[in-house]
Amino acid sequence: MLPPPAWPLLWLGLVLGSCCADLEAAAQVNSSTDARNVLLIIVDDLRPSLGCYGDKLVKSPNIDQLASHSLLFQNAFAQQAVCAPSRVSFLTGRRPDTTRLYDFNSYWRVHSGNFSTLPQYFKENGYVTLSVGKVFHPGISSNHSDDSPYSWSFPPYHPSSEKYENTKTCRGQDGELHANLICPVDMADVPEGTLPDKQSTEEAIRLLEKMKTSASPFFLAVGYHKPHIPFRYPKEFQKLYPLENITLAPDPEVPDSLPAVAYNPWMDIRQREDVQALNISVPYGPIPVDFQRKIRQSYFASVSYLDTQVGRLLSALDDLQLANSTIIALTSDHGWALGEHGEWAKYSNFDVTTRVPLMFYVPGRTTSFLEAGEMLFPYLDPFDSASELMEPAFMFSMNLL
Ligand SMILES: [Ca+2]
Repeated sequence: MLPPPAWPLLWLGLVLGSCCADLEAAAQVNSSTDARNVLLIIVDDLRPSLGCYGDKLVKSPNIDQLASHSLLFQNAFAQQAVCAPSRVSFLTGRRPDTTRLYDFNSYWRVHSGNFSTLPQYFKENGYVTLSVGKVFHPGISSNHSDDSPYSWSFPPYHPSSEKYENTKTCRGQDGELHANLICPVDMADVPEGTLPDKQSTEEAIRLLEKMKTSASPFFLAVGYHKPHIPFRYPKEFQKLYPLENITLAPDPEVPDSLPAVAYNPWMDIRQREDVQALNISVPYGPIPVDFQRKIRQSYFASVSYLDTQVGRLLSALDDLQLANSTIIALTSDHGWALGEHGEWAKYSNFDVTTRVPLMFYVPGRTTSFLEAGEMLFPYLDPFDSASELMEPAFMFSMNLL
């Protein structure tokens, strides 16, 4: 059967569940250690501005490398371009119409139905399930507990430096600290000397090391925060994107006939000190052209920073000799408009905010098994000009079911 034209993220559970269903059957015949592990990487607000999706500007060599060994979906869409409803939707395999969550303000088990989650399914089938960073949206929409204990075998991990994300940690030209939208930082200058995604990678690697010798298979979900606003990232990543190379969105104007209901006035970026200082009119703006370039530059720099975290995580998987026994899925909860239609936000229903990257690496299926000592995911440095776009090996060419 031909695939449908668009692959909603609800497919995530179907693919992961079905891959592992055969494996569970195999595990019953053999031993539980034959069941494959699952590493689910969820990135916050990442649209497919990646080399593997044909973006010529963005440097994402590690995600491209993963894509080159994966089944890569070109038309995957979130159910809604808002964190909590999208995550609850794909983690329960149900549409927002069923979970009754379109915002951040209710917990599905209380408000709509006691629906199982994807990690819960693995947990109830003999897996150790682990959560690092932002997997469920925090707060009431996951019962202030990331849906523990239903979904997770151990209390979820959250990086300690996350609490500084919205505080005044961005060094301005005046030498003072501000709560800016655009926030390249000197790692030596930030509180605790680290950033949340770096801490999440370190914790995820620590868990992989621990699980390597476990008798049970694992389901490890790692939720990265960037490129969600504020664009707070190590400043060297800005150098990957000289401003003179940054173009504006191809369609930067608010369409004349756009119904008001289809437009979101990007209030969450207007609250940042650097954006406030621009005195932009509400609701349509526009943002000054030079600042538009700076937003796009810092979104792309945040993506490259995120890519290095994915690279370190996958490289550790190789080092621990887990790449032959671990399925990897990478996706995002929704995209973000980088000036298209005059928008600088998620929240709308334009493709730039609903389309997401989605890829599945299944050892022995999307690639052959590795020989001893062979590396599938050696870390690739985005600053190294030799890191080139790798063509995905499998595009709609495999039936994983
Ligand atoms: Ca999000």
